[in-house]
Amino acid sequence: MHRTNVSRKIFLVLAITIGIVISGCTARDPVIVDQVAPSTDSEATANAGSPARLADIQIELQKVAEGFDQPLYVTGAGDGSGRLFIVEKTGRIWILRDGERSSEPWLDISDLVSTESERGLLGIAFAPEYGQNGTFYINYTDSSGTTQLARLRTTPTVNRVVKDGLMEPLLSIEQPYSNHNGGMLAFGPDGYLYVGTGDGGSGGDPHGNGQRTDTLLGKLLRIDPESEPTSSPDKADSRYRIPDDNPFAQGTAGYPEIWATGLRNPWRFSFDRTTGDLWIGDVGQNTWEEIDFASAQGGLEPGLNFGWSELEATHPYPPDADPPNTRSLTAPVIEYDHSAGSSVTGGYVYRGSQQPELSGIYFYGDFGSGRIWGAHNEEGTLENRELLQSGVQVVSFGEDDEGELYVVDFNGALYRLVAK
Ligand SMILES: [Ca+2]
Repeated sequence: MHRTNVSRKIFLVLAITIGIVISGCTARDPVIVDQVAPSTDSEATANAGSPARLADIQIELQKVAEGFDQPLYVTGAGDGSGRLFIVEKTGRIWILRDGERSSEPWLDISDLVSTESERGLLGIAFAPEYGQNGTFYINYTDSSGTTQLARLRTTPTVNRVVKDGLMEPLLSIEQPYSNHNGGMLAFGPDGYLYVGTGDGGSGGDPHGNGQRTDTLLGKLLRIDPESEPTSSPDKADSRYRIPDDNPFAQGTAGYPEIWATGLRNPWRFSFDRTTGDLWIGDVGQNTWEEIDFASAQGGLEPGLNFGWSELEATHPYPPDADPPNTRSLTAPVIEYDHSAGSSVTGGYVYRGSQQPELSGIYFYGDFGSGRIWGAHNEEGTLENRELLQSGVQVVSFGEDDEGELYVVDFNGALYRLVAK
């Protein structure tokens, strides 16, 4: 879901070949590359009993549903209804309730969406008050390949959303190439909507978008779409508010929507629902995949620069470049090279109740290799360990309302991630 179709097909062939070759060998495990460890969550761990070390953890995937068309995301609505919403790249969203899939799509915008390469309906976020106000947000590429962020309002319990006349465009971002469109949407602990954008695509960030502040590409954006819009002469048509502490809130040194810079394709990111910590899976170029992290202790820090395209994970980019001045760059907390995978998929910290031994573990995976790893703060040190060779195309993880975790297989199935 992160590269062109052509390269994906090539990769799949390679993966099959390599899978055979390395089955008896040890691929290089991801490594911890920074001393910044996630905040210890003593309350949650206390509630869950003594957390097991990762060496004691075994997980498996249990199939929940199948037959979806290029599914790439799953989430609950946060309304306590117990429903799961499965997003298909082609523009449809289905409801799964008690394992039963809705007979019709809950939302169908397939007539609006371009789907070639990495384009499509890529993300959805339900407003924190969705159960009361029925507001949700979607991120898709339109028929021109332009990224569109839109708001929809419906009744919270509706079984089928009629989009016509209800879609409110919030933000458009022109895409110079068909890949690296980001697409993830999530509300943070501050109640603001975070929007992942890729660097615009091609390869190697040819326009330097990751480090530029005069483009919304290669960023994590942050807006407040649930409050009264920012009113200023040049924002007369704005349909959202700019948080006051966005790094360029005044709009003079960069776009006011920018919250973090230096990202290549932050395909999936999440907030720890207990601590508020931010975890980002930023897809690498040719060699290194990375997990970025921002602690919520003391508040999430605006203006972090995650390095791309001066760095690919912790390594100078291009590889023959001199090391950049890294003092102002935020290094990933985990990186792995392409002996272990090809395209990282950021996941979630498990905060559910049904798998207490998994509590506090951050799960992430790789789209190409199907591996799933766990990372965990063990007495101030980040532990990291491969937990499963899943055999599926791990395109996304997702949480239901109760914090139970799911894995989306781009081949069409939905799995629940459980302790074995
Ligand atoms: Ca980086």
